Order: sequence, then C-alpha cells, then structure tokens
Amino acid sequence: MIKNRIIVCLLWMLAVSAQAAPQKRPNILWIFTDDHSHKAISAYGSHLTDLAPTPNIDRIAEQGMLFRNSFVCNSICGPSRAAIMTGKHSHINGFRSNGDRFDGHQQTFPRLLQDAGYQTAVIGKWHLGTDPVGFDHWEILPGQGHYYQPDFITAKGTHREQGYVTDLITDKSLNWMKERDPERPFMLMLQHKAPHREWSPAPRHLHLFDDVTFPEPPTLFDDYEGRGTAAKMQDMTIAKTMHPGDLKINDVVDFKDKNGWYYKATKNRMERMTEKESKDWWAAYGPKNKAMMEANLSEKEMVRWKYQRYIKDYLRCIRSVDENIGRVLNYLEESGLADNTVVMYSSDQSFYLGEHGWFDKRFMYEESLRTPLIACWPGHGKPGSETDLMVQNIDMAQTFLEIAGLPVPSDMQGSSLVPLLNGKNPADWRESIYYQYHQDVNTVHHVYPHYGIRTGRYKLIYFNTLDEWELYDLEKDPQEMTSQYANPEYAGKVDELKQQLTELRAVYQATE
Ligand code: SGN
Ligand code: CA
Repeated sequence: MIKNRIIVCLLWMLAVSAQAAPQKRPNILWIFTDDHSHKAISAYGSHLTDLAPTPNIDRIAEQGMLFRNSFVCNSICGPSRAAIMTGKHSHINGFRSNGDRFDGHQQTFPRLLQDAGYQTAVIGKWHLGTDPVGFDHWEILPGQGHYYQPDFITAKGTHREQGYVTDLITDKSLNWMKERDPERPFMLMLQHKAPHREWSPAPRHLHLFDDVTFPEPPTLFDDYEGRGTAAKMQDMTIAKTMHPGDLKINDVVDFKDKNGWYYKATKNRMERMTEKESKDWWAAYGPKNKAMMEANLSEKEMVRWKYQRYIKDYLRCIRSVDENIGRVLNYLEESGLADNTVVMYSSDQSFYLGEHGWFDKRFMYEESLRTPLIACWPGHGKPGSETDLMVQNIDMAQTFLEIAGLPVPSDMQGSSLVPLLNGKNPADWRESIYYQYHQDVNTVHHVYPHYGIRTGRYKLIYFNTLDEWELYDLEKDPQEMTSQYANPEYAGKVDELKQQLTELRAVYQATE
C-alpha cells in the first residue's frame, strides 16, 4: 500500500515537472543588425572605440561572452540570414545570392522551436523574398526597408508608420514581448535595418560627431597591387562608388542624369521625411556641403572628406541601435525576464569601414568574412569572458535548439556553441572554416564569386570564374595586402590548404 502511494506520488511529481518544464526553458532574444562592423562595437575594441563607444551592446559582453573569431559562410544579407535560419551553407539551403527566394517550408530553427511550444516572432529586416514561416508573429520591412516613416509588412498587408526605423522596430519588439503569453518561452528575432547603406541617421543624431575627426584606416588608399583581378575590378570604393545620395551632397551635386536609380533611391528617402526632418537634415548637411564645395579639394582630400562623412553617418546610425538595445536590456531587467533570457547580438556580416578604400562586404577578406557575435546566457559561463575559437553563422540554429533543450537534426552543418557558452574549450573544435560567395559578378559592386578556407593563420581563396588563387599569411600580413600564392616559400602550405579545402568541400557537399 505504502509502496503504491510512493509510486503514485513519484508519478505525480514527474507529471508536474514535465508540465512545468516548458516554462523554465530560456527565452531567446536574437538582436541582429545589417552590415555592422565588429570594429564599430567598443567591446571588440578598435580605432573607433574611444570616439564612438557602444555602451549598451557592451553590456551584453560584460554579462556574457564575446566571440573574437566569428565568421559568416557567405558575406551578403539574404544568404547570411538563410544560413542562420537553416544551419546550412548556401548551396544546401538554396539561398545563394540576394534576390533569391527563401524556401521557408524547409527545416528552420524557428519552425522547430515553434513546434516545441516556443512563441516565435520576427520584427524588422527580413530580406528573404518570401513571407516568414514558423513565426507566431511577424512584421517585416519590405526588402531593404526605409529609414524614415518606413513601411512594414504583416500577414494583412503593407502599412507606413511614423518615426525612425530603429526606434520603431524596438517599440514593436517591446510591445510584442509585453503582450505575448507569459506562460510560454519565446524566441524573438529583433532585426534592424541600420546601419545599412545609405546610412541615414535618426534626426536626433544629425549633429553627433560634428566636432570629431575619425582616424583613417591605414589601407584607405590601397592600390590593390599584391592581389588579383577581383580586388582590382570591384566597384565598392569610397572614392568612386559612393554616390551623392550616400554622401548627402545632393544639394550641391546634381546627379539626376548620371544614374536614374541612385536618384530614385535618394528621392524616395527625401520624400519620406516630414517637413521638419527635411529642414533639420539640410540644416545639418547643407552648410558642410557648401564648405566642401568651396574648399576645392584635391582628389585625395575628397576621399578623406567622403570617408569622414561616411563613417560619421554610419556611426550615427549605430548610436540609435545602441540606445535602443539599452531600452531592450532595461526592459528585460525591469520585467524580471533577464534571468531566463539568452540575449545574442550579431549582424548579417561585418563591413568595410574604409579598409582597402572600400565600403560594402562580399569578399572573403577579414573585414567582411567576420561578423560580430556577443552572447549572454545568465548562469552559464563566466560574465565578461571571451573565446578565440572559430565560430560561424551556420552554428546558430544548432545553438538555439540546444539552448531550448531540443534535439539537433543531423543534417544541420554547424556546431552548437552551447559548450563554449558554458565556458568549455572542446578539444575537437573545428580548426578551419569554409566560405563561398556565389553572387554573379555582374551585379551591384562587381565582386567575382569565390570560395576558400580560413585556418587560424592562413587563408586560401579560389576565384573560380577567374581561375585565380590567393593565399594570405594572416600572422605576417593581417591586412591581407600581399597574396603569397606564387611565393615558392609557401608552396608546401598551398598544397596542404588545397587538400584541406577539398576535404571541407566534401564535408559540406559543395560541388559548385
Ligand atoms: C543595395 C545597396 C548595395 C548593397 C546591397 C546588398 N545599394 O543594393 O550597396 O551591397 O543592397 O546589401 S543601395 O544604393 O541601394 O543602398 S544587403 O545588406 O542587402 O546584402
Ligand atoms: Ca547586410
């Protein structure tokens, strides 16, 4: 009799704990930006840190872990997002280039979390061409979205909102977190448009950095000697590619006839501003533009001027991202959610901030191969810790699933970061990563497709349509100024890396 009672009692306890378990599963907040260079985050530290700190993003690092060697598998928006959703390289998930359409009915981590009882939402930039699948709630920007008075798309249609895009995405995310079912865990993808081109700041930040001169990267005037055809032929320089709309000088430079598209894009931005915004905008940029025109700058001085205009607007956009992240972190703390919410910060890839004279991304060179990744999982790992292990955006899906206590499908191609978050240094962690940029060269920025391998010290890149190889010794040449591919001293290393690259391509089933 007593034995039976104990058994009943145990069964009851098991049933209760099984019911209670889902509530204890951690919430997941994935804060994601577009084109945010790790160098523009003070937790990473760079020449920009003192002048343009990001105290709120840094809070995540102070309470969690900073990934020093975080990379993407394809440095461009849609493909990076698709890789995160699926945990698979582009050639497997089918989204190789911007403009492709994502098959949302394939296996993705939001769908798996939703099936397991998580409340799921995506708010902000999406850029995958098809409507989100696997989300209880979605409210996304059309394509690249707009900075001022942006449109949002929901299942019901498109509508325009009053305000600045970074503030609005945050407002909507806070509202969703407040209004969701508090009994079930959530996974929210809060995805900013900022600091994407054309780097349009919040009206309140138009004068930020007015008195600052930012240091230039040492390779601002790179001549691309030492590298191959692709670096020489790209179209992404501050000197030549940036247009008057990017630089906010269309009050002094008439470019209507030169390029219809740029004109249209800029006109669209101006038309979305309120009268006051437009007045403040020209009050901020106009006098500086006039001074620039009157200064009669040389070609080189003009590049310097453009770099200052660019970096200031870029960092102004980041200031509003950082402020809004502060709002979200404050909410988590005040609501008591912080203790059981994993907060991760990342971007679809890093970005050139004048290195090699460039903006944009795409290349397998360091600035765009990397992406920031900062994670805080309260009670796991040591606050303020760092790891040098190589991680990649294909790792995220498995990480989220393991955090939620779910099994990881065997066809995912990454590795869960949970051991790293728990402060472990797995001995069998990957020692190299595979990268492939697929987009046709005859698209924006004219970057040739390529693939390659990066190890701790070396990087071997193959531009497949050019049949050209490049090799970099990152220890001796961290800025990747000289390919050592043809240097006989590196011949053995080249053979070894080619062999490893072949093996990696076999592992990832890369045949293109
Ligand atoms: C637009 C931008 C490009 C940018 C792509 C892709 N031009 O075409 O500079 O590389 O988007 O960006 S713009 O004049 O329209 O701003 S991505 O982040 O979506 O991959
Ligand atoms: Ca991007």
